[in-house]
Amino acid sequence: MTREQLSLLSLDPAGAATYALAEGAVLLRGFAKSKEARLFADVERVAAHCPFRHLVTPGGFRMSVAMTNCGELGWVSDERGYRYSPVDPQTGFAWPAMPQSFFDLATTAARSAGYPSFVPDACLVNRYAPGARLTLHQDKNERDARAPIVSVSLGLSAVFLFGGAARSDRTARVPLVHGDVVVWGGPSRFFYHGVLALEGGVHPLTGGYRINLTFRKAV
Ligand code: MD3
Ligand code: FE
Repeated sequence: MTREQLSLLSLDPAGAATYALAEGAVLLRGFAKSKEARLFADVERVAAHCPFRHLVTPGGFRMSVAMTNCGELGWVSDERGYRYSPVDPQTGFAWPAMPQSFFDLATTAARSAGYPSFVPDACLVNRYAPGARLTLHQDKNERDARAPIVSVSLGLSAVFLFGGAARSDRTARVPLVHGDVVVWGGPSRFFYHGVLALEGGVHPLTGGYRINLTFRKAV
């Protein structure tokens, strides 16, 4: 990745680097690494209650990324549209509570990026198998535009694509690797973004997958 895309904000004595990816977007490289075992065990616990599934877009396309949720609200999509729901439409039950490990990581990351009062009420869990991708989109189903989104990457690396406020803005490519946490606030909160098709591989923690957690304040 080029120097123009990543500008170093700070480097702590342990070597943890913080970069500005865009206006208001802070990459905390490796921030989640020391918590990986607990986080992944909790992903599996969430998925045991509400299994990963391929949602259908309002346009009728099956998403290549498999998803589940935890927290008070979960993001869902079907032919009727996108929305946050307090129940899993597949099971009719409430989503599992947000694991403490998730909540602690998201709030600690948000605090270090300048959002001390971030309290997520929804966590979307995305699972990428080789070939899975996310086309360029904006996240705008959340009510509070001041709250950031915190994203956590585990397992296989992916190339993240981010543009600007308009779909036609030029996009930059940034590899997101195991343990990376990004806090998307300020203007970047509504920037177009996506993920290129995942390459194959094997990760010691997640096997053939990339897992991404996105923490949101939905209401
Ligand atoms: C920038 N997820 O779930 S994480 C999503 O890797 C989503 O699974 C991707 O985009 C993934 O909506 C990207 C990084 C991310 C998440 C939310 C954002 C970047 C964002 C919201 C606004 C701007
Ligand atoms: Fe998104």
